[in-house]
Amino acid sequence: MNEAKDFTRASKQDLYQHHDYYLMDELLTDEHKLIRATVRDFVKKEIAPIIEDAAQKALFPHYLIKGMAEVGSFGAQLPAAYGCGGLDYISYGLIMQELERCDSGIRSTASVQGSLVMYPIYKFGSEEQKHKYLPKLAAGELMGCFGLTEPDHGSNPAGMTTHYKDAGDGKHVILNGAKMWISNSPFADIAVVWAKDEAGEIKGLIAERGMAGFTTPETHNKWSLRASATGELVFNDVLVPKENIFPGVSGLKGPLTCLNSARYGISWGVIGAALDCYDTALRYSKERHQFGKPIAGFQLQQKKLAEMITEITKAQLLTWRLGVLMNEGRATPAQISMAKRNNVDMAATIARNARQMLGGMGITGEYSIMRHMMNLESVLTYEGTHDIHLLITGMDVTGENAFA
Ligand code: TGC
Ligand code: FAD
Repeated sequence: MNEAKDFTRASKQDLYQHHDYYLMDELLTDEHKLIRATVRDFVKKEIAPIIEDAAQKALFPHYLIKGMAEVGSFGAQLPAAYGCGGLDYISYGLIMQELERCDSGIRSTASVQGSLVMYPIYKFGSEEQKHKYLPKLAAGELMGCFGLTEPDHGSNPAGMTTHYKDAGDGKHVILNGAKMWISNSPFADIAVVWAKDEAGEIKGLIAERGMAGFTTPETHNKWSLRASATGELVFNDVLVPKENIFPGVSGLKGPLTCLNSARYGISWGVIGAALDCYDTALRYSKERHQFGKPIAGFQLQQKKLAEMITEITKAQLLTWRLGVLMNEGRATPAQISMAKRNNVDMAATIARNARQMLGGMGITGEYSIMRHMMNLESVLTYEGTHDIHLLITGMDVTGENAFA
């Protein structure tokens, strides 16, 4: 019998509640599903009950770090040899999806730790650096941040002015400059910092909290990613041991290679936020009656819901395929840009429409939608803005560089 025609009404309901419209679960292994279920359970039990309060108070819930580490949120895609997850890129994506189903700020903390701190140490670091930092970062015993953006250099990091010079003692360099908009900076134990050497080459190095002249002032008054701590990195004649410089990379491709991994994770993460908004709007529309019937019965609301699940399904397919290419080492940076841009825009549009479907209730903290909507404004901007990713696709298909 054709299985696709064999849906009872009950199994269809289950399927729709899971919002797996194209039976994407059949493309996942049992291990993928177990990882997703583990993170989903943890998020439901530990994060969902407190996230609204944390966001309203603009506090990052530090006590979650240990549990997040235990369910594999940090460095899932990196080799087990260094205490990391040893999982594939689809597992990593599913973890990001389940975290961001709850809150983009929580996913941000995990993205930064796994893709922007652990990944560069793994990819470009010395064996000593890998053994010293990776196991502790995976366990959440150390937390890190990633400093690329500067006050005058956001989309154009090549222009950075943060720099270091030889201290003359044979052991240290002296680091000066400032980074801005840095996720996790206010509490991070270490910072992966991108700075120019005396020849003007971009290099990566690890600065540690406590080094004299290194401070991390927090950025306040954000209307977005309120449950994630954001701040600056300020370096005032900081003596950094030479052994903290990454030996394995020079140039802008260093930080941009890390961004590939993080942007990939975001393309999965935002599907989680979109699913949560869709699920909330769908349930609400069935329960909320106006003009004598559920608002789900009105064509205008059905149009919104039908478009949401269509866009989510397209994003799921795009992202799953990208995951396969990542696993095979064949994904190009431009393919990753396309997925980041498309999926974040998809989630932001769904959040705005879902918000409208809840009427006045949509602006309250009783529901997660407005929080997702505000969070996604940051996600549209960080890791390369919506415009920058369009220009990367434009350059890829035309061969013409609009940045030059
Ligand atoms: P361009 O001349 O094109 O390239 C310089 C060198 O880099 C190589 N490259 C890449 N390598 C790996 N992956 C990529 N995605 C790469 N893109 C370029 C390139 O081949 C070249 O290598 P080589 O060997 O020839 O030197 O560089 P450009 O200066 O013209 O800039 C290009 C542009 C605009 C695309 C790039 O600067 C860019 O992506 N800008 C956006 C900046 C950005 O995304 N910042 C993110 C900061 S981190 C962050 O937001 C974290 S938020 C985390 C959270 O909370 O979740
Ligand atoms: P700008 O680069 O000044 O851009 C302003 C506008 O101009 C944008 O709309 C942009 O698309 C447009 N624009 C720029 N150049 C072009 C062009 N060539 N053509 C057309 N339009 C253009 N950075 C880190 O290094 N580490 C972090 O952990 C981190 N976390 C962040 C957390 C949050 C909450 C936020 C908001 C940002 C974070 N960032 C981080 C910084 C983020 O990556 C930058 O904000 C982003 O890259 C854009 O830089 P900008 O804000 O300076 O905007």
